[in-house]
Amino acid sequence: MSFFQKIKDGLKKTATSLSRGFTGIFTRTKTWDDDTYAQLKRMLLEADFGPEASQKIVEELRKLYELGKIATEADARSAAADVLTSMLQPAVRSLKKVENGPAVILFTGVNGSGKTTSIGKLAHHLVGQGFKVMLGACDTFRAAATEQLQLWGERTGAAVVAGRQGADPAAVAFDAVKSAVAKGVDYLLIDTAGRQQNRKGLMDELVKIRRVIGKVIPDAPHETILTLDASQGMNALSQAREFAAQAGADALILTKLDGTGKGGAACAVHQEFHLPILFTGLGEQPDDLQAFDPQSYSRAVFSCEDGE
Ligand SMILES: Nc1nc2c(ncn2[C@@H]2O[C@H](COP(=O)(O)OP(=O)(O)OP(=O)(O)O)[C@@H](O)[C@H]2O)c(=O)[nH]1
Ligand SMILES: [Mg+2]
Repeated sequence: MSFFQKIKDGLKKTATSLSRGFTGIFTRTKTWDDDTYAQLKRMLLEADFGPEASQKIVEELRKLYELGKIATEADARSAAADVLTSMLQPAVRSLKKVENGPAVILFTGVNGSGKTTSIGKLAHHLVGQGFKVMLGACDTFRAAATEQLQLWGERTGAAVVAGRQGADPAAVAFDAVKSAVAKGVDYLLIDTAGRQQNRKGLMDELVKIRRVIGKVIPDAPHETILTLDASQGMNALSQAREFAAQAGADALILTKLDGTGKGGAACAVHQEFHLPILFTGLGEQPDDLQAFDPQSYSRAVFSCEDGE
């Protein structure tokens, strides 16, 4: 399946409701007026584009309509996709690579947001590119968390460093970084807990993990990636704020874009955190992770043909 087809499939639910909205406007409305623009905005807000992006898209559609440049539904969808693409262009960046030593990538995020699964998929992606990958199982809070990561290790061929349930996560991180250095690993992906007995305990734990990693490699972690569940739409933002503020974040992975009607979240997320989106999660299988591409994303969400 092509790159574009895959994201298009994933975003089908969002794309269908937006497409239906545009069709409705073009069949019911002879001349666009304030009411039409309000309808457009409502439709975008419902897909969780967030207020800023929704406003920008509506303004641009209005401008083009008044210039006579929007005659058909396809014109409108394509214009909306163009605005979105340019808004999301600054959100593009690739994963950091470190010369001579492991790139240490720390994953944080609300429980269930997709940290462990994203690590598994990213390991698959990196192993496929010929990199040597190791996983650090620092979610020692739940026994099942380590098992889940070990399964991904088996699936992808990445080595896993783990501790016993209830072990100090920072101690596991320390061992993992030491081992990654000793074994000449290219990428060390570190999983963390999304939940603890209490919130403060969790944030303190993340800070401690960072500090301990930095003791082994001074400029590590090289990336702290916050995972966000796109199917939670705007809710994901408020939930993730504390993680970004307390544990720090350099970049985002937007998970569960498949099967959600809230596929506009990429935009809201980028506006909120001002962080690059490295990858999008489009399912639970090893191959279901894509580098974020604003044009494919925008054209898929507005049901346009592949823009290439
Ligand atoms: N459809 C879909 N499901 C996903 C995606 N990413 C993760 N999931 C599923 O979401 C659920 C939670 O994912 P995890 O990776 O376990 O989330 P987590 O952040 O590690 O959760 P905790 O360890 O509890 O903090 C699992 O059932 C995953 O299979 C995705 O991109 N698409
Ligand atoms: Mg997990």
